[in-house]
Amino acid sequence: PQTIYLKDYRPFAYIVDDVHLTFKLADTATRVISRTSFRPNTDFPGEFFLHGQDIKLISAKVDGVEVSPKVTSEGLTCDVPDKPFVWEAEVEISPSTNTALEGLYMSGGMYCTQCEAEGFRKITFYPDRPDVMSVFTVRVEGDYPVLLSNGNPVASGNGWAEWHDPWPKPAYLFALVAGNLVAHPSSFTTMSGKDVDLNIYVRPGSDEDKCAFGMEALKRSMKWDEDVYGREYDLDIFNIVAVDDFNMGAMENKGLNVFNSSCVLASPETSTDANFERIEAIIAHEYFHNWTGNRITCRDWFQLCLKEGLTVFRDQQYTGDQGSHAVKRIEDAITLRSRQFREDGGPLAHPVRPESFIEINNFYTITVYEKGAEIIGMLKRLVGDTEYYNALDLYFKRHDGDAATIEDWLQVFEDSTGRDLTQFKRWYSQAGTPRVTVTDDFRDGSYTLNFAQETPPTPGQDEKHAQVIPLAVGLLSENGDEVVPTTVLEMTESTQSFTFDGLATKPVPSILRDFSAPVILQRQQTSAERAFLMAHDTDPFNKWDAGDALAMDVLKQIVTKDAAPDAAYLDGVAAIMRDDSLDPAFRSLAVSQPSESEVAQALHDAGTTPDPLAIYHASEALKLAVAQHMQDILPLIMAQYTVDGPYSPDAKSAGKRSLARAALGMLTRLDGGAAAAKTFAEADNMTMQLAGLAGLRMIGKGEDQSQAFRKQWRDDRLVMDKWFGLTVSLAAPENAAQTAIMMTQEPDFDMKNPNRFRAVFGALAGNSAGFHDASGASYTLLGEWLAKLDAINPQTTARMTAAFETWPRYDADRQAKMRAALETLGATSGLSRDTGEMVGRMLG
Ligand code: B3K
Ligand code: ZN
Repeated sequence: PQTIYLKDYRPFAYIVDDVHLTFKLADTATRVISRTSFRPNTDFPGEFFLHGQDIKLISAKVDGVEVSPKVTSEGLTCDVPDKPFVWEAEVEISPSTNTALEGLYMSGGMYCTQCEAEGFRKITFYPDRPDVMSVFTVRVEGDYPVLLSNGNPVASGNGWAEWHDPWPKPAYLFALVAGNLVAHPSSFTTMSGKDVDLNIYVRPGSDEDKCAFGMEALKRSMKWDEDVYGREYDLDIFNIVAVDDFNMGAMENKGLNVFNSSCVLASPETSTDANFERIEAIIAHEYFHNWTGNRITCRDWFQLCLKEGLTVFRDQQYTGDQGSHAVKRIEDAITLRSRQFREDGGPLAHPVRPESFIEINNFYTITVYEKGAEIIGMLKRLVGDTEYYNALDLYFKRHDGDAATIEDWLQVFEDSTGRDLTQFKRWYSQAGTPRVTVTDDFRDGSYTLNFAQETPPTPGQDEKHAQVIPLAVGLLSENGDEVVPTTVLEMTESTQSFTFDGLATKPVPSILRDFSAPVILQRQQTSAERAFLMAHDTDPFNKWDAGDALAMDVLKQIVTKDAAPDAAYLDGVAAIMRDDSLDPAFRSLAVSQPSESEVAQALHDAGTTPDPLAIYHASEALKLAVAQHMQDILPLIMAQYTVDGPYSPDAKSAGKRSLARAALGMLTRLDGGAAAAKTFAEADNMTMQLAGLAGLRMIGKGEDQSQAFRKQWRDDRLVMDKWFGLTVSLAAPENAAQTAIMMTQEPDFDMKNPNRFRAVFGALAGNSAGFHDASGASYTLLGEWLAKLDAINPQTTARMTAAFETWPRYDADRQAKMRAALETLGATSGLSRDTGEMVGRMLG
């Protein structure tokens, strides 16, 4: 397979003025008729090449005259005149056999599309690249009550509908949906007074009652983008469709967002608090793409972070505004540190803007998305809020309608703030997580912080250069008063010192407040110092982080020295648990522990080979010790934070439930499951029902409840995904593989449905001790199922291979077994380009 390089970018040799598409829908033989106006791009003359894959060309014409293009497996070339001309083609495709879920496919009886990144070429011959933008007019013919495409509806009749999208767009934003669907309608009046029709489309039946929350979230997002970024919606209609079979969360097609059902449908009985929060964030994210992604798109796929990093940053801001910024920042940091740092430290590490790829779908990663968002956050911190929003105004003004680059983005900031961002740009090109080491010094009232930064080598990048690191720092006095409020130190050198004068006594530093940069902070700190910050830091992120670091120390001590849990930690968490003045959501995060995978990473970073089973036992031991240490208050907290009255998913109620659930988890380790069984039996919402069930499963009980749950929810596929997932993720380590096998034998296991496949095998990979069971059974099992899935759905398969990316962390035996599973997968005949690339990168 061919590797594509950023340095080879060249504009397309033709410009597309408009495109007309007609779809005659039929399950195995849909006809797509296209009429496209091209004119030569005189600045960049070249071959007339149209992408096309797995499509049958029926006929083609240039200016009305039949032609015979040269067709290959990637597309076609054709002789065309050296002046504007009209290209016409009729092709045939088979949506019902399209199990890759890319292009036009069928899900639960409806037609839908997924074109990003390069799926449009499976629909018709076209320059399927994001820098070719055009105005689309679409006619859909099919015997369905609902026929949708992008833009505004033009006309419709029995069995047909026409749509026109006035905004030029790249093909990856094209969408079509057809089916027997029902709308949950509403409307929104924009800031300039235009009325927009809003719809969430679902299949008739129980889903109809699960649209209300998503609709309100959409309206909140539309309003927020007006209030905070001054961005107004630009069509008469905005449609969302829920689809059961979907490779990812959702897709921002212009005016017609397509969602994985799990990311839009919600009800108190069937969705957890975490589901509600995620649904709201994804609806916001896709909506925000209308400006950051659609109105301004990417020149080429290497610039993916231009739209994704910025849009994630915007959805994070939005979620913070809906609830608590501190809590959201902690949640985002947990995600970044547990998953992005892991990617950045392993064989799949790549820059936020990669420089080459074989299959672009493999680069929709946590690095591009979440580290991409961190870069925006650092930029905002460095230039300040006012300058940030000024720069964004200029970005929208200057680049509206463009297919832009990271250079364009940074230029906007340079022009509007006068800053030189040459060094800052390294965040986009350099992979790996910088380590920042700190020492300090106090003399004659002057306090100095000495920093050193170093980024370890990553694949293809042996040498690293110093990056610009915003370090938000505050200083506390011994009694916990803040003597120097948060100040952003701008580190640009490999080693750099900053001095604070006029201090009476040596202060306690609080460094990297609000997680001001995606780096690993390394410093010598006693448990007493950590406990002090846990108790006194005025920065909520660092207050949480001090506890997290302390818990990590304790876990490492238990694993490596079989030490007893440190009293400073136990007293510290108990104090937070008891402190009613703190936000319950914050408290529940503060009493949680680093994940087993994070502990493994930390041990590996410190030069110790992690033993997953020992980490599992240490983690269980610490949870038990914490529970015992505060056993007197657990029932009280559960009672105090039980939310009465009808369920509401708002951040405040969810925060209370989250603290009650944390207390329940602890209590379950002490009472043999009595409280969990009671919670399960009495719950009137999924959050608490699942918390009860999870508690029981965690201590190896709850078989009856599990069966009752299954029976109660057997007709609800989204709840059943939770059941599949929970069963595997809470299986005892030695039973994990066997449990996953049993799940695949359940009658409602369907490997073609990505949600169901992920529920089982994502959970297996996430059951750290179970996945890394010394027998290697889970490695083999996952490898075998991925080989089977690859023939059906390469994209989902390739994504899930990342479960193996941690192989270099482990002992020789596990390494050999993980590599063997990858090698067997890699040797599968007919392996997709997607999976082949991932396996190749992991094996090095
Ligand atoms: N842009 C899509 C992701 C497309 C993934 C293609 N493999 C959803 C999003 O980021 O909003
Ligand atoms: Zn996105």
